[in-house]
Amino acid sequence: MARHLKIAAAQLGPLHRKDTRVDATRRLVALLREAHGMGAKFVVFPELAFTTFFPRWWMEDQAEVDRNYFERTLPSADTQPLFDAARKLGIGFYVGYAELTEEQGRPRRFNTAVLVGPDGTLVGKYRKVHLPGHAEHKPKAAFQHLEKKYFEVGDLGFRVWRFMDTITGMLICNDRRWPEAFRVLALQGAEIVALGFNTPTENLHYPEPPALRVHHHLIMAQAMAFQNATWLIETAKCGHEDGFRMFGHSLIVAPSGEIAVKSQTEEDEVICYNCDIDLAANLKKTMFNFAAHRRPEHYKLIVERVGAEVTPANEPAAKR
Ligand code: ING
Repeated sequence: MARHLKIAAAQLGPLHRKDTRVDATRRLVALLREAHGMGAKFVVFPELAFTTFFPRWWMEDQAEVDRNYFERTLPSADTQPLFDAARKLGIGFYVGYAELTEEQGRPRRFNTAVLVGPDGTLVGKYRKVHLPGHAEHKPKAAFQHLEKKYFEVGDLGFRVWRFMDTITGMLICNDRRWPEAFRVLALQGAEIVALGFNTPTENLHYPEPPALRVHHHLIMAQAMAFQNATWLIETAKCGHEDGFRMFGHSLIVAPSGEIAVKSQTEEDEVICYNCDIDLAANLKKTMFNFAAHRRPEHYKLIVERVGAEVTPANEPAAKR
């Protein structure tokens, strides 16, 4: 009997600035209960699931930002009910939050996600590596995207954990636009990748048809799951937060690259699928047998070069 794990994406509708962590936690617990009712054993919540997507705002009072949007401990009194409910129901979960901690004698701030086992123990932590947007104020822009201002680049790398009889890895939002991130997880044997996201419907830099942004989201998810032969659960926080729209389209993608189930709304919504974890075994032995087919000796530029540089083979200075 192939290994199965019933997994749910617990999508969260808008959290406004006026919403508190207690409001958010109450809704997350309701989603957890609904997922439990569907038989889910592993629930993936969104990125920054306890507050509004605050990087859309330019704020200069760091103490106020820390108080309103960062977690000094997880769980805290406000978020404890989520951890209690999950342990009582025997459900493992992924949840994203803004982490404030003291390391090397100074405050550190990360866009973080944790993996919590069905017994309530902290299994793993991931700090977002690919921070999109900008660090300086763009007063003329319709909204800000200040992840480079509020967070440091994650320093824990891309890791996987033995989790509920599977090998599970974590990513966050913009990571899904960088194939290297998934490949590093797959090279460590990832069978499941959990990813929470908050993706604005509007493009900050130039007019872009909103449908195109969703198209990108859908093709990336299917390609990454297939090319790395992993199950991929992507969970949105979405809807209009203080008027600023983010799209939903939470989804569970099979290692075949097929979307198994997708959300229909931009509100609190649970989708669930009974994932055959061994479905990928054949793919990993044949088409995506990394050991048999990959040729890292030709991939050096991927690690050595950051930005693109034009270096044609038919020009004297060309560097291979
Ligand atoms: N959000 C967006 C994302 O990567 C973005 C930011 C959207 C960057 C579209 C570039 C293009 O989905 C987060 N939180 O990363």
